[in-house]
Amino acid sequence: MHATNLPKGTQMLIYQDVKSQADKVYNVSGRYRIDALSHAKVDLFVDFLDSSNKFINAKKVESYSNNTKGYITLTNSGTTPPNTAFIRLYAVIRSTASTPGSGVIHVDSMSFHYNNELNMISNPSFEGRVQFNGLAADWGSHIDREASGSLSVVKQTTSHGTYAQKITASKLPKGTQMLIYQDIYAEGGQAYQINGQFHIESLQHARVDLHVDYFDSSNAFINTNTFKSYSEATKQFITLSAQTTTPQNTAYVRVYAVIRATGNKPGSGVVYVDSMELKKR
Ligand SMILES: [Ca+2]
Repeated sequence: MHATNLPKGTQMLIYQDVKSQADKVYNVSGRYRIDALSHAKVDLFVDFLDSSNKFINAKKVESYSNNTKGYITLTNSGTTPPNTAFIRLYAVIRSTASTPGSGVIHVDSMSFHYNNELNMISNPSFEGRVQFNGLAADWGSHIDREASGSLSVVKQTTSHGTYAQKITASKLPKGTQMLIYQDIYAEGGQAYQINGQFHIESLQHARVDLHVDYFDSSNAFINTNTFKSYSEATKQFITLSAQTTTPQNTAYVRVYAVIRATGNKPGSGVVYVDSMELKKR
């Protein structure tokens, strides 16, 4: 969506109407890549409609006012009002000043579902579609240049649902790593709980990290991080957890599952990841 001239108080949007029940706790999320935003902000927005398509009320789910480097997940939860029959889910570019606003956003993976607990990660259980490189939708990946490995979404080894993400690091020279990650909008000064399910089939001269980094609104890395490590193969899925409180200037967090070389000999490992969670504490 490319908005070039949004006079004061105007907006450009896309939307979809989704059948919904009344009085239900819901989670809504979307993935946004935001470029060239000027005098404008981006909203993830929900309207509630009754069975005669009459407007009940509106809820701004989440806003973001900065350019991003890649996609970030915006998410929040609420309860549908009485008489709700449909929700209208929007991605909006909205002018914020008397100077006309503009911006370019890419929107992906808009979702609305019922869930009593808000997990802020999109496609957390790796059940969605698979990207060309074997990585589950809504996730990014990185492998250091000297290293080699592969990604696939597999059915045989899962802790929740039908699929899990398999990460195979076949050669990790000293100091290198292979990882998957997702960027998620987060508040500054907020306590979060991070959990992930990991089944480590094999591991040599390497360790597995559940890792969190913090970034500010200009996409700069804030020099602090939190992680939990595991250095042995496991017989089944185990839970790795970390608690963190975000620095005050946090705009988003990056949650990683990492295989990292730890010795002088090249490292390797095969790890299945499932049910990643980021929650407020
Ligand atoms: Ca799963």
